[in-house]
Amino acid sequence: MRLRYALLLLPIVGLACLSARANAEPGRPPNIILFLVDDMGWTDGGVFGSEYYETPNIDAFAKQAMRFTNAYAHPLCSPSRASIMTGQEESRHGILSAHGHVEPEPWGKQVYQPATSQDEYLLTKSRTYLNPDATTLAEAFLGAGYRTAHMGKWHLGLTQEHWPGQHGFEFTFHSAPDTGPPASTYFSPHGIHPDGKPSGDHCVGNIVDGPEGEHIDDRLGTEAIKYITEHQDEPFYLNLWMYDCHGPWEAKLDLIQKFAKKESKPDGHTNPVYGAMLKTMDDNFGRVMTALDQLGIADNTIVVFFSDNGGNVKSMGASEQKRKMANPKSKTYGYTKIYNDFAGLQHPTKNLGLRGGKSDLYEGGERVPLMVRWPEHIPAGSVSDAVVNNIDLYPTLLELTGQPEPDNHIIDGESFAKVLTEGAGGNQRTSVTYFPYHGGGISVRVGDWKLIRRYTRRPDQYEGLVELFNLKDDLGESRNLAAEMPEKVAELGKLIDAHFEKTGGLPPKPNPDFQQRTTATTNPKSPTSGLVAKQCRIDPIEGGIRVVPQGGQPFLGTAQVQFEGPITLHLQARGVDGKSGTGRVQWRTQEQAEFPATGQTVGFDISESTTWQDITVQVPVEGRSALLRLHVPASDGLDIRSISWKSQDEKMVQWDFSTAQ
Ligand SMILES: [Ca+2]
Repeated sequence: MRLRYALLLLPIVGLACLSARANAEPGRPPNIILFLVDDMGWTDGGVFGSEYYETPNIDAFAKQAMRFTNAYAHPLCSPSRASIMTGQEESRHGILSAHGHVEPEPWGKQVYQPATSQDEYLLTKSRTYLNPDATTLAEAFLGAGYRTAHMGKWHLGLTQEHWPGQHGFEFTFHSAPDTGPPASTYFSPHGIHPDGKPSGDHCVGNIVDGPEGEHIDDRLGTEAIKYITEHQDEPFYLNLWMYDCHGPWEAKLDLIQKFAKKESKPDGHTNPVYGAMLKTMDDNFGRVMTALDQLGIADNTIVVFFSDNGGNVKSMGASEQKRKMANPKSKTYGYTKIYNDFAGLQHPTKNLGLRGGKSDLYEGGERVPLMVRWPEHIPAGSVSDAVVNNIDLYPTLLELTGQPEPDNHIIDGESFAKVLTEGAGGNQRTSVTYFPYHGGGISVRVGDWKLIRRYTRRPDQYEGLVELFNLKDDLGESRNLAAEMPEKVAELGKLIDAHFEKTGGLPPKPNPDFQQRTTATTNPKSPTSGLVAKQCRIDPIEGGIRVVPQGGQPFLGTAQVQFEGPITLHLQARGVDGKSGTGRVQWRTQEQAEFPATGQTVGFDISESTTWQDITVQVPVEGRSALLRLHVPASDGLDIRSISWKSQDEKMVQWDFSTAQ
């Protein structure tokens, strides 16, 4: 249950306004700026503990604000942003993955996504845009007489009917698709089209190019200052959602060079490109705060500084850099070359002290920086260890500004206004994060305890399907206590079950068609170990590998499958770009000195589709196999998620690339 403090707070609002300048007449509610950084990890800044990154404006702000050390977001962009805008749990709004740029489908009840026989659980399908009927935070403030604006990354719907202008924002400055900066570059020109259907090749929005080389976050700072100057005499709510620090990993060269000269400790932050990205974000945060001071409205403006998910500790590994630099004429070559020159093969950042990062249910993925400033109401320079979640911002901002909660809109978040204004601490709220894909699951934190329930087995990454951690003793989540403390597992597990019931979410369920893997020889350190690529190369892609032809008869060969025939091949694959095609399996037995010139092949078809297909091939080997070749379509190659060779007596040799980076 949420308590309302609106009546209690109104007199305080009045007092504050008397001390502000003439623009803020008594009783006028405070302005709101919701400054959201993309992918900022919990130690990404001086005040958050970095000895390398430079964030002087954020550090100065911390001295005037309340800083939270237990603030949670979803590990990916779109779900987090949807939770902020609606105050609802992910399992209620249904945006469970970073799908805010995916082709929208008609709204309906939550469903399961397509599964294969290798999937142990059926997983809830993620929605791709905000519920059109939700009352967003912007609509709540618009209804209360506020002027409203959204600037920067939205990532909550690809097409125009799902843009911020349709969700209560009177003024917008953005483009789509928007996983990252406009048209995937931080620097002007972006070439955004004013209309048409948004796609990767045709970005649509109202971002008009500035001078060549203008950094988009500098532009956001300029647009924000313009907006608050124009609206200084009326209450405004501004979403200032920065593009940094998300890929593409490009930044101002002079800043990169500056950081490259800086000393760093190997066990601390060391990435000059990321340092430069953070610095540009910090510069613009500082510009906007200075503008508030100069306009004399800082005292009457609530500023929230927040990140949408944990720091990225996975991107820009060797294979990704190789792929991005494969073609010197490609758009990715230039910035990757600079990244490699200055940052080498390191990942973007480190969430020092925490396990994992963006896209993980470990703390590194979901624990993020949060600060709130409201002079004379929130103790300056204070630190709170209260557990707060991104869904709490919605009711908190309404309560602080004395606005009622909207009718016909369910709010799952709990207001932490009292923590802010009265310094109340020790908030023991139950914080839940639901992200079922890519080896995720659902996590629940209560007090010092955290349970993660998984739906996919990833023995190279975590043990079993349940993990229990005591965050007080083990912030780095290194000791899974699930086996020793079954009662605690059951206690927190009940909260997860109750969570789905409360929110009306669709919980994952066991897949009736699941086929148990009997043996697995996949080497987790090198997922392609044991495979030989001939006349082709193997590139990693999300959730699999791409076999790229480089000659007449491309195939993946192996000597690791030595079974008495016949043998069954189970392949999870799809054509590159969804194209149809044919492949074939060829074999040589232990009695044969070489592959026969003809015969001993069996073909299979790949349907035209962009989704993974379950393909089964009966391979009529007579005798014991010595070498097997999996031929891929010679013109286009093949995307592969897993390869399983099975004998009649259920022996299996398998390669699973679904977790490969
Ligand atoms: Ca993000």
